[in-house]
Amino acid sequence: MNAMRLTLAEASRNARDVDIAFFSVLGISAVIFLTLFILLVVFTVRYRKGSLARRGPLPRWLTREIEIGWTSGTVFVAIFIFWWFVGGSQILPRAFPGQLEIHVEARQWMWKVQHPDGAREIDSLHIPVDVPIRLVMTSEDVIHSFFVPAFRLKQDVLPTITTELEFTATTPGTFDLFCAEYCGAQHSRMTGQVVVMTAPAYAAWLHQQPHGDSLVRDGEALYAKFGCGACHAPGSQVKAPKLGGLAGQRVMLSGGGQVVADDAYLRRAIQSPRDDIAAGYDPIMPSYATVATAPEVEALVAYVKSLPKEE
Ligand code: HEC
Ligand SMILES: [Cu+2]
Repeated sequence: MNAMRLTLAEASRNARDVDIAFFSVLGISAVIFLTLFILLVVFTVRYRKGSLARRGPLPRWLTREIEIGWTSGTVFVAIFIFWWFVGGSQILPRAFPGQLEIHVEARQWMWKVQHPDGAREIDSLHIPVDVPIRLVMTSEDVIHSFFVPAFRLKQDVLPTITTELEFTATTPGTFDLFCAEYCGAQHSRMTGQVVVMTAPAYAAWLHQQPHGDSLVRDGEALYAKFGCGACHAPGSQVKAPKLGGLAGQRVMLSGGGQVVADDAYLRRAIQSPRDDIAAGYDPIMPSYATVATAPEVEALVAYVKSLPKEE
C-alpha cells in the first residue's frame, strides 16, 4: 500500500469538498490558536511581577466592545462552520435516474459486489469514472464499514437493514478499500480495491465477468419460494394490491396519508407490513423480517420494481 496515495489522492467530488472543509477549519483554528498564544506570551512578559506596566482599572472600551466583539465573533465562526458542514452533507440519499446502482454485501471477511447486469466480484469494486454511483449495502453477519480514503467516504454496513452511499469518482486508478469497523479475527484482512475505469473499459470489463443471475432473477425465484404470488398474483382469490408498476407511485394508506413507493417503502412493506397498510386492504400480509435475509429483501425489492404495470 502506497502511503502517498492513501493520504493525498482526491479521487471523488466528495473528496475535494471534504479536503477544502478540513483544511479551512484547520486554518481558522490555527489563526485563533496563534492569536491567543501570542497574546498569552505578550501579556505574560508585559505584566510580569515587578514590571512597570500600567495596572489601573481597564478602560471601558476594553471591557465592553472588545470582549463582546471577540465573543460574538468566535460564536459566529462556530455557527458558520456548523452550517457549512451540515449543509454540505447529504442527509437523505435519494435515487435519481442515471445513477448506477451497485449492491454490496459484507460478511466476515469479504466484500461481495453485484453489478446491475448480474456481474459479480469479490473484494474489488469496478466502476466507471464520472458516473454517479449509488451503493446499496447490507451485511450478512456483523457490522462492517465501507471505507475508501481516496474518496473520503465511510459508511457503516449493517445486518438486517441497508445503508447507501452516493458518489462520483473523478480519477481513473486503483484505490484502497478497507473495512473500518472491527468485525472479528480477520478484520484487518478485510480489504479490497476500488478500480475506477473509463466508460468503455468498464463496459469491456463487465462483459468479461462471470455473470450470476441478476438481482431481478434472484428476486423472481425468491418471490416464488416465499409464495408472494398466492396473494399478489393477478388471479388470486386473496384481496391484495397489484405490485406491477407500483414502484415510484403514490400509495394511499389506510387511516389517511400517503407515501411514495420508493425502495425504503418496498423494503418496509416486506419486512414490517403492519407499519403502512395500503388503503382498502386488510393487514393480512405476514412479515418476512425473520424469513428473508437482508440481501434477499433487496432481491425481492428489485423484482417488484421490475414488474410491469398490469392492465
Ligand atoms: C397472505 C397474503 C400475502 C402474502 C403471502 C404476501 N402479501 Fe404482500 N400484501 C398483502 C396485502 C393484503 C397487502 C396490502 C396491505 C398492506 O399494505 O399490508 C400487501 C402489501 C404488499 C406491498 C405493498 C403494496 C402497496 O400497494 O403498497 C408489497 C410491496 C408487498 N405486499 C410485497 C409482497 C412480497 C414481496 C411478498 C412475498 C415475500 C408478499 N407481499 C407476500 C398480502 C400478502
Ligand atoms: Cu468487516
